[in-house]
Formats: sequence, structure tokens, C-alpha cells
Amino acid sequence: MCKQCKGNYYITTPIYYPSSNLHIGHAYCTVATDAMARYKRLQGYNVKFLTGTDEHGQKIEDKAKEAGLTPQQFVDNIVLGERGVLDLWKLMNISYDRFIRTTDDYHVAAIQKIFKKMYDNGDIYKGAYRGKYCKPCESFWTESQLKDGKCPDCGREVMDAEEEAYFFRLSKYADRIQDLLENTDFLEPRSRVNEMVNNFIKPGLEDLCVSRTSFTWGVPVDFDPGHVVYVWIDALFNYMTALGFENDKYDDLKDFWPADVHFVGKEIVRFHSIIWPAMLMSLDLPLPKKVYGHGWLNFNGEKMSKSRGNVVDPYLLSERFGVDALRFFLLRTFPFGSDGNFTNELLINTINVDLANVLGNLVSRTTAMNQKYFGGVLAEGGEAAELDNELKALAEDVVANYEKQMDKFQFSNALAEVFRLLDRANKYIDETTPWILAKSEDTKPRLNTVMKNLCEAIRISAILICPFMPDSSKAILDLLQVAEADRVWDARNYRVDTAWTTSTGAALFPRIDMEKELAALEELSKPAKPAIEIEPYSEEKVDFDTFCKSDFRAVKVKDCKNVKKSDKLLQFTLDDGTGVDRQILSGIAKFYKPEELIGKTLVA
Ligand code: ME8
Repeated sequence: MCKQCKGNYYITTPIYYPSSNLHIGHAYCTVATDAMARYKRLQGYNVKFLTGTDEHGQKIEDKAKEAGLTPQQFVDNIVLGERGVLDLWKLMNISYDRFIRTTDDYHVAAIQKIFKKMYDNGDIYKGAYRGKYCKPCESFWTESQLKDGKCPDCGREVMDAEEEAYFFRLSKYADRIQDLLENTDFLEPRSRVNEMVNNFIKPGLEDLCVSRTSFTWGVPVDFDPGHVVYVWIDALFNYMTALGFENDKYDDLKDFWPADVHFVGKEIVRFHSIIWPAMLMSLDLPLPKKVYGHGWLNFNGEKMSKSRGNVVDPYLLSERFGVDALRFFLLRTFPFGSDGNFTNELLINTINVDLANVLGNLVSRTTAMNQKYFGGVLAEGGEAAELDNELKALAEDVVANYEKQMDKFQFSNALAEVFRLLDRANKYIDETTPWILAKSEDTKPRLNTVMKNLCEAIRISAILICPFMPDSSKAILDLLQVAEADRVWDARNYRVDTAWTTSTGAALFPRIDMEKELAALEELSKPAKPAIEIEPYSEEKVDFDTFCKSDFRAVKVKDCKNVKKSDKLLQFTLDDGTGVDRQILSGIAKFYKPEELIGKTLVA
């Protein structure tokens, strides 16, 4: 730990399945983690923020096969490709310190060692697995755990599974886990504790199947060829291998383990609060300090999923509304521990009310008045009136409450506090009526004090919103020309004696026309029409005359790519010998991959 730091802080998101592009529900947890990491950095902690991708398992193997790619090519596309996972986190301003991919060599080798250690200590043993398996969730279930015969997590069909397999002695740790959950703050919110204890521990924890032989895309069990390690062992230990556990790639374990908090979605709380601590207990390792299970975002009342066609695309939303507005909306609107219902109306309304009317308006009114009445320069000193003291007291109360709420991960409450200050500052303008004070030289000193109070209320609010909207916070502090030293957490005290020089700028958050925007979003969510309609493939034979009239040419494929939102079409750029590139579409995407065709000579 560095000398001037308050301490180390290790926070993680779940590592995402790169089985299809991420939606706004995935971005939700990462934005929350990012806000927390930025808040801790602001406070002076030495933060390690880990995220990554969970790349093994049957689901990925199957999807890769469908796409005609190797599993590694398939996950590389989704993680590294254009508009992939890394691009998304960059777009959304996610300040992660480390990104782990479970296919990274150091992680794979570490998982093999970890598996062997639990085998050697007797907690992993060989048996035969008979039961039910939910492929999309990569979860094994016993009959008694099924809900109406279906997967209790996602409600989908499960399949029979029987194979030779290794088991982890989860049952051995049942009492210790129950004690951990019931008698400590390990798992929050508290409601999730009852769910875990009543639904999983009290009915009897059974040993967990931790290897598979029916597919190969996983970490091989090195002492028993044919077995691959169960994807959840592989996934959960990412939190430690990414710090250097059982590998030489990193050396951060002593500084950052145990983790301060794992943020996870509610459906994977079971893995993080039962299986994860049990495996750590088996290896005699310290447990993370906390697991926080956040709620789910639905879209228009329905579960978000690609297959339901109601996915909310974070790229589209960021492009239209700005990344900060989207980040703000997610954390301002939905209490972190509960489910929330995302609608476009709610998003636009939140931007218009909170960001345009309250925050944006306060900043533009204040800076415009500073400019108009003082040429942007406010003098030092001045006496505080009762209204000023009230504003100051409220600001101090807001800062204290904000901190309490952030420390409990109650982001929506923390932001509500900031808006208490912003609302009060807007009201302060109406109460002090600067435009009347400006009319007489006698009241100009009072006007100077009023404007300084407004600048100070904005400065403090801008520091508090920084973890949520880093770019907007900076833009506001730049407008107020706040020195670097006064942008930090330690400068959160309300001070009115200082001088100010402020600038003016364009509106930070322009109001959005709800009706027009909703119509535009609806239009954009319709599947894109291909530029050229093509005839469907037909078995019909052509007659000889038609054949003679046809123009067949040998062409060289200069470029070839998939057509967005079409699983049939490929778009070709061809050299047909005329000297001018020719563009054509062809419905052969199911049979060929674009990269296989580039450079080939075809008949067109
Ligand atoms: O579960 N609202 O990966 P994943 C809120 N690889 N959160 C949502 C959401 C929604 N609509 N949809 C998904 C996995 N999430 C594992 C994790 S960790 C060792 C392994 C959240 O890509 C979900 O709750 O399916 C989970 O926390 C995260 O996105 C990753 O989901």
C-alpha cells in the first residue's frame, strides 16, 4: 500500500459470458462497480477493479459450432471484435484496472493446480453423475431442486445427464456456510440470505459435480484426460488468479485479497455465497469480505434477453443520450438491491427532469449570471446571511448522507442526496433574486456572495457526481475553473470566502423531445432492411435461352463481410475486371464465412 493511500480496495464484477453481445443489463452491474471504484479512488484508496470474461463451457462450444468457428475464434470475436466487450467498456468509461479472460494461459494453469489441490486434500472425489443439467445456465440440478420440472433459475427445459465425474464435498461445509450467511454481513442485501438458507442449505446441500466429459471446451483436468473442470470453479477462482493466485503473472494477492466486495446479479448469488466460500474453506483461504447481490433490470416489464428480441443496446443508447446520462440513469433510478423496469420513457424523463432542468439549468443560470453581472469574476469575502447558512448546512448534511449511502452501495439514495442540494440551490436563486440585487450598486456585494454560494453548491455537487458522470463532473468543474486540489474528496467542505472566476459554455444536457425521440428509437429498433433485396434460393431450373443470356464472369473477392442483422447475406466487394469495384449481396452466409472467401476467385 502506498504511504499517502487510505488503504487498498478490491472490487469485482462478474465475468461475462461472451456468448452474444452484452446488453444494458450487463452494463448495469459494471457501471455500478465503476461508480464504486471511482468513489473509493476519490476518497484516496488504492483501488483494484477487476472485470473480465468467462469463456469456457458447453454453451460457448455449441454456439461456436453453430457459427462455424472454433470456440476460441468465437469468443475472440465477442471480446475483442468491433463493438465487443472491450469496446463497450471503453465506450462506457469503465475504469477497470485488470481484465481477465478465463482462456488466458496463466488462469488455465492455475485452475489445474487448484483442482488438483482440492483432489489431494480429499474434497474432490470421483463418482458418477446422474441428474438434470440446464445448458444455458451451465447448472446441474437434482430433481428436488427443479421448479415444475424446469430450471429453477431461468425456467427453461433441463436435460438428463449421466457421466463419470468428479464431485466437490459441498455438503461438508453446509454448517459453516449457514453460519457465515446468518451470523455475519457476508451476503447483502439481507433478503438474499433467507433465500439461500431456506432454498438451498436447509433442504440439504448435496456434493457438487465439478467435472464434465461430454464436451471439451474447458480447462482440462490434467491428471485425468477427458475431464474438463466445471465452468463455475474455473469462473469463481478468476477473482484470485487475476491477483496472482497459483501463477506468476501477477503479484497482488497480499495487497488485495480478500476482496472488499464482489458485485453479482441475484441469479448468481448462490454460486458466490455458497459454492465460492466452501471452496475457499477447502483450501483454507480467506473469504471475500462481502458479496452484494443486485437486482435485475427488465425491459418494458419483460426479462431482457437476446432471444426475446427486446435487448436494450448500450451502444445505441450511449450514442443517442451520451454515456454519462445513461450511467446516471441506471444508478439514479433503480435501487441497486432490487429489480427495476427499464423503459425508454423513463430514461428520457430522467434526463429531462434531473439533468436538463435541475443540474444543467443550475449550472447554466449560475455561470450566465456570473458573466452578466461580474464578467465571470467573483471577489473574496462577504458576510453570510441566514439563507446562505441554511444552504451550507444542507450541503454538509448531503455530503455526510451521500457517504453513508455510498458505503452501503445505495447509489440511488446517494444521488437523491445530491439532488436535494441541487434543488435547494435552484430554490436559493428564486429566494435571493439575483436579478433584483443586480439593479443597484448597493446590493452588488450581496449579489457577489449569493453567486459564490451557488458556485460552491455546484462545486460540491460536481465532486459528488464524479463517480457516476466523470466527464460531466469535469466539464462543470472546468466551467467553474476549480483548481485540481479543490476537486478532490478532501475538499468537500463548504467554503464561501474564496474568489471565483467562471466561464460559460453550451448547455450540458439539452432537453430531449420525448415524442420525437421515442419514435426515432422505435424506428431504430426495427430490423435493418438489406440494401438490395435478393431472390430466395430456388431449385427451379433455367431454360437454355435464359442460360445463354446470363453474364457469368470470373471475379476476385476484394472484401467480404456479414450484413448486419441478417444471418443469410454476405456483402461482397468484387474486382470483375472492369476497373471499378462492384458491390453485390449474396444469400450464402449460412454456408461460408466471409474471411474464407476474401482473395478467392469466384464465378458471379
Ligand atoms: O453469470 N439486469 O455471466 P453472464 C441486471 N459468467 N443484471 C443482469 C441482467 C439484467 N437484465 N442480465 C444479466 C455469468 N445480468 C457468469 C458469471 S462470475 C464468477 C461468473 C448480470 O454474462 C447477471 O446477473 O450471464 C450477472 O451478474 C452478470 O450480468 C453476468 O452475466
